[in-house]
Amino acid sequence: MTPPAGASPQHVFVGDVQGCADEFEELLARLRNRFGDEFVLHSVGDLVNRGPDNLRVLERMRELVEGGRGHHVLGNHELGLIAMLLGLREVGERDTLGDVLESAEAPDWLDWLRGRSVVERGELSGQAYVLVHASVHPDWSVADCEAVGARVHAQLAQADLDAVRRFLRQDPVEVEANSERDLLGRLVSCRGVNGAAWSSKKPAEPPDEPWHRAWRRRSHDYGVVYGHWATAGLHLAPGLRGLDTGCVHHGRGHDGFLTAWLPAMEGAPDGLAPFDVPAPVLWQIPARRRYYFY
Ligand SMILES: [Mn+2]
Repeated sequence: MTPPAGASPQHVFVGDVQGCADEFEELLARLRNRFGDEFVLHSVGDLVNRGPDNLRVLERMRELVEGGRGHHVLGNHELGLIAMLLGLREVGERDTLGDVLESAEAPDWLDWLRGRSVVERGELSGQAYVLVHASVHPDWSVADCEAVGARVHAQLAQADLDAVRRFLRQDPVEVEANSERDLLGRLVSCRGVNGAAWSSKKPAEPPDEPWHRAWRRRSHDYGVVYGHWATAGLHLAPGLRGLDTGCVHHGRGHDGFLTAWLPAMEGAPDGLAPFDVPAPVLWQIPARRRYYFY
């Protein structure tokens, strides 16, 4: 069914795809079937790695972005791919990025990826939100998130590739807090916080805690849509939409899905706002097979 002309397009937020192109294309086919071209897809990042078909996923996403119907923020795995394309990092035994690295278009993919944002700000039914791969600082306002994203983006997107190499080569553990390299780590890798400190590790016990628990205590007026934390699974809480349900991790102790959130575009019929709970419309595409065995 195609909605009548003039209606708002359906915004769709998809969790970590990680090279699971079959499931991603199944989602896109279902969306086309339901909405025609009247949808806008937002990816939380980690489109690539661990799964089998990275290039095909990137191509689908890029078509949407170039058609004005796609938004994609960088995840840690895109950053890893950028580092490999820049010759800064070896391909690890669990990396499956050969299809991109060996492509004749690899330099073009490097430029495209460097041009993506790390934070995107948007609005749903009048409520501001940010799209980010892993986390935002619990104290940040929506304007802070946007400003930090712009600072980090400027480092990644600069024309001088040696300057980009110098930026990425900095040790994220050693760098000064709130430097662009530290902020990049928080945006694409963080899971736990302890006051102002952050870590990519799952928080052990208090005062270590999930970043979003500290964020929620501030009663922010904006929403956060994120991914990155497959072992925590789907996370729906007021203001929060954590969408990584580990499609690529299917069979490693749980059933994997690709999850998409389709918020009500004109306010839900029961008066709920987009980031209230319960409310979400979720589409889940089951993983077709087990992808890796570590
Ligand atoms: Mn990630």
